Amino acid sequence: MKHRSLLACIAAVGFSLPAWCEDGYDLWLRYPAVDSTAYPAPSRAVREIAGAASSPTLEVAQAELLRGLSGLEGAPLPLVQAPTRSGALVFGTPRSSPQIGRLSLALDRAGAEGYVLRSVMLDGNAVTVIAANSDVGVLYGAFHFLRLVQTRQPLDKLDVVSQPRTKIRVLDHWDNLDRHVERGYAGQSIWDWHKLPGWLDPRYTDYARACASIGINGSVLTNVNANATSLTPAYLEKAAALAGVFRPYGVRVYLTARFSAPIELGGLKTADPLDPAVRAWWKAKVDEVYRYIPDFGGFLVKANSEGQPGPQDYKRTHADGANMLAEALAPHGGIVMWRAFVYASSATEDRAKQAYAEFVPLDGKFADNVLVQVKNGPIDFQPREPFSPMFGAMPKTPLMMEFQITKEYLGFSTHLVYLGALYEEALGADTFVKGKGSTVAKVIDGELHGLQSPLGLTGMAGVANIGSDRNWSGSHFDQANWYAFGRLAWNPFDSSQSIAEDWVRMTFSNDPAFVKPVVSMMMGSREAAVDYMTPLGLAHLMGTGHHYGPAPWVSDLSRPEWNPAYYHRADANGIGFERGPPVNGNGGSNAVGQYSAKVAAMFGDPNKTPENLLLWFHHVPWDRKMASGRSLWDELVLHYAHGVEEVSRMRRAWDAQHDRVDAERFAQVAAFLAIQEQEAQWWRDACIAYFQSISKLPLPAGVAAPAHPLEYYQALKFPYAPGRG
Ligand code: BDP
Repeated sequence: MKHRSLLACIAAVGFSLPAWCEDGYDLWLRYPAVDSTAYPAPSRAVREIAGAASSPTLEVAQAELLRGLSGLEGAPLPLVQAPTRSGALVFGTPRSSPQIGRLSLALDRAGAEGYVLRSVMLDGNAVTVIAANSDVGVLYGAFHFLRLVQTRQPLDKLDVVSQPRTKIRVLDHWDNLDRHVERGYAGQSIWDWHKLPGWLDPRYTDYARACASIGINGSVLTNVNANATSLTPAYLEKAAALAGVFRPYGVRVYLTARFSAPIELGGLKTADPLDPAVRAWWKAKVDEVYRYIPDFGGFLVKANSEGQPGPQDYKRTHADGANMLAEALAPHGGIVMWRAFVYASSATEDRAKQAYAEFVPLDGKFADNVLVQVKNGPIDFQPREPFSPMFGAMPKTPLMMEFQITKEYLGFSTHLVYLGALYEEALGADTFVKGKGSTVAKVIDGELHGLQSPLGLTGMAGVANIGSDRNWSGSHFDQANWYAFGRLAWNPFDSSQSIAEDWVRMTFSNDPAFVKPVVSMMMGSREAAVDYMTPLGLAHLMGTGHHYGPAPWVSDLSRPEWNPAYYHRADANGIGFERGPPVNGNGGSNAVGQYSAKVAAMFGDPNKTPENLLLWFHHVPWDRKMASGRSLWDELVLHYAHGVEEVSRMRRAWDAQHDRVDAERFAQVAAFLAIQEQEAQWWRDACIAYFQSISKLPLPAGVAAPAHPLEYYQALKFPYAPGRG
């Protein structure tokens, strides 16, 4: 793993520094030897690893403990079947380990997938146990234990109990069968379909291992813009091969189902979900899938959205479509994740209202094994959106959170934007549907509505940022977004800052002089991006199709809601989308009416709407007085300028770490931050130039004018920007 870039490393660092360089492949699972002057060597706490590797999952748990602890120790630790001494690290379930079976660990607190880490006395020896009810729980516990060592936590007196608060924790890969990744900025798809099933790239194992290390238990292999070919025998065999690699790590395979597959593959005349022949086709297809993949997870479906086929093509509802697939999957224990990301091609209704309008009336109509997968905001993975009003509005339906990990609207992989902060903001938003504290996180984990689903289905999906790039995610810091997603899917109440801190310590260094400034840079990075792209509640100002860079002037695309001008609505009087109640002819779309009364009252009133969402909910005059005392126009311009300043600050903060990080990763991060600074400036300049052409107002004192006239920015073209759909 370390040899690939030896030449590059030698060139970059000379011969005086360590013999290898870090290329990011090891993610947060690097296990470099602990400097025992600063922290006791792991062998002080662990003298042997004790337990039976009696299943494939326990085998990988044992292997990980051995690899991790031996790496951190700088020397191999002994493996034994049963503990022989004080300092044993005993892992297993009550079935795999007689010692764990004998201890009273109150394992019921760990549930089906959780674990207990405890320092206990066993036959007169002081030992540490990693215990769980299931083998995969032991694996998760092993990763947690390693994290404690990696982040230099005390290991004596351990008493940790953890179990996931959601059941389905999946990555959605928007990967096509030709290896193009829609909205992918990290190379090609990691699934090499052509060479599967014959060649099992070791990367598949490392992928599953990384997923398991943060509790991810499912992988949707294929793009939501689905290709029915993935359901043909040749491709099922390939998917089955991947499932075989993932299985020991507790990662199940899911596929996207193209709704018209009965026509395309089955030769039927229709895909009407109520047609008996269509239902029979899906049943037979699902039975076939399970012959290839006995623990297949189920289907993710994008239907009647952006040109995808769906039940509405036959005047049926989303529930009709979802339930047909659910019925075929139910006997096998499979689930349907049915996406709520819909907006009609013909509707003139505010796009922000459409998903709610279509889905909320269907509450209670979905089969037990269906989850409705909802994007965090009502529109589309923007740098900042309010929470989707669907959260809290469908008490009888398990709603799954859908976050985007890949940064389609956040600068792709060259912008350092830590999404943990965005996820935490969305999960912490208060729906008020059952009074104060009715947070989105409580909707997601089922708590708010008392786990209405009889199957206890709850879940979180993240649109993956993973590709064939050596560093997996296209940039070193984008790995943190994969990491944070997994940790928050496990516990939606976790703090994004402490997750960032763990990640920094594991991925780079435990040196406090590194950890503190780098975590603080990460924590500020999302707000910086909001500021230089879409401050004060603006949204969707990105370039057409590829979404690279600013294009707020675009207003001539065939569908209204594809145009940035649809979202910002800037005119001579002011700017913003009026979504309050339609009073005094203000043309409000009343999207606020989809929220609970308390939230609607807040978002419906421009004086109560938080300023960071003001223009999302209201069209306000350029001279509106803001909390700072400045006019809206001045405030807007200053936010743009501030975004750039923040990126410059990030650059300086990183440059100061030069001696605390390996040369290879240092150099790439530094280069990417330089790109980000240039692009932040471009965003600022282009947006200020454009909005000024409408407001006709002077820039606030001391603010530099855009470097070029508006026409310059409008003329820029990027025909080969990556990741297009
Ligand atoms: C949009 C993306 C598009 C996806 C779509 C979706 O631009 O590529 O297909 O979301 O979520 O943000 O289905």
